[in-house]
Amino acid sequence: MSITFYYAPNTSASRVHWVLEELGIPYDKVKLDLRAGEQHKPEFLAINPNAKVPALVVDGTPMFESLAIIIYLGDRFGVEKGLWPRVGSGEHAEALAWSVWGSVTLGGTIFRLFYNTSEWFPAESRNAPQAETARKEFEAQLGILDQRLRGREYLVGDHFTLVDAANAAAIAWALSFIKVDTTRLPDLSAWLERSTQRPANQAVHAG
Ligand SMILES: N[C@@H](CCC(=O)N[C@@H](CS)C(=O)NCC(=O)O)C(=O)O
Repeated sequence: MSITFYYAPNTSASRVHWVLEELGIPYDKVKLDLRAGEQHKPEFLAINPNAKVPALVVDGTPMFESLAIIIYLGDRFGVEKGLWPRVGSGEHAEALAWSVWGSVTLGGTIFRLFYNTSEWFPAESRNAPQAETARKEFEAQLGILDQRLRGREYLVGDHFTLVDAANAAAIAWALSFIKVDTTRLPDLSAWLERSTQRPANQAVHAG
């Protein structure tokens, strides 16, 4: 089996990087310099025509979209490692619901925040009222997660799964550029700490 992972640090690729480290499967890494425009090179566009990281090539088959990659890795390698529920189980249904929610609903809000606040985008395309609306939605969605985590340690089942990695990576990234008082969200804060302190995530951020 051969797996090649295309990434840039502190991007949507970080959640996939964390998942690969949790699974402990062998893979090769290819780092792209986004500011230098390496994502637009023809050889990368052949893998991801969207010119974005992450991308994964498994035995010659290219994949893109971080959530698609995480679900694929979970189904194929995560079940036997206790990191992803078995297809067809109730927990698998919950894993899909919370992972897709984290990418589409919460992730959509996070990207709106990013587009409207980050210097990566031109000032004239940034909109302060939209940023404020997205910030309020982000706080409300963090509240939904805090509620979900009441009386439980992880989002699905009774132990850490890749669902936690997918969501915690996105939230930790968002909190690096949007300040939110998470002390009002004690169950979310404890879960975020518990999840992001895992050695696999620490290894991703170590270099
Ligand atoms: N929905 C995509 C988002 C991918 C994405 O937006 N990647 C950004 C980094 S966070 C990127 O590669 N941007 C490069 C560019 O737009 O030029 C996913 O989850 O994989």
